[in-house]
Amino acid sequence: MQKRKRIITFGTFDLFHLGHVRLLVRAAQLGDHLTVGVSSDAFSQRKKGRRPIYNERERMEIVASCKPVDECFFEESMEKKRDYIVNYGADILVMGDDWVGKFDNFSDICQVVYLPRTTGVSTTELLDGIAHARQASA
Ligand code: C2G
Repeated sequence: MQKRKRIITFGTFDLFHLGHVRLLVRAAQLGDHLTVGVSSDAFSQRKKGRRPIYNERERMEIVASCKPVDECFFEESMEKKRDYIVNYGADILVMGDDWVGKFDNFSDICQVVYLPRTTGVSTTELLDGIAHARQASA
């Protein structure tokens, strides 16, 4: 019998949008089991220099409810990434191509795949759009 292929991916998934959905759907299609590391609030703050709009419990609940996702955990730091990959038994690490090259150092323990980002949508653009809409209606 062929071994089940386990996929792992990581992200903040704040103001969950189509870019996130499409990343998760395509990641899941590469194997049989998808694990998602959702950035903790403290890690997000360090990574992006601001607190996410949705807190970590809300972001985790949203990601965990997605059909392609089998299990989730909180990602607490970049430094723990190697341990996460090993502990969750991942065969493939998947990230969007904004991270291209950044995780090649894990190719000694798993396959590393960068998928093209969905164009025209991002949490930052959503935040800008909301700010503009509020200004326009003020
Ligand atoms: N993504 C995408 N298309 C978009 C926006 C995001 O494919 N339009 C992908 C990103 O490339 C990433 C995933 O969706 O693979 C999650 O994106 P973010 O929430 O922005 O995650 P990020 O803060 O980049 O966290 O350890 C690495 C990090 O935790 C990644």
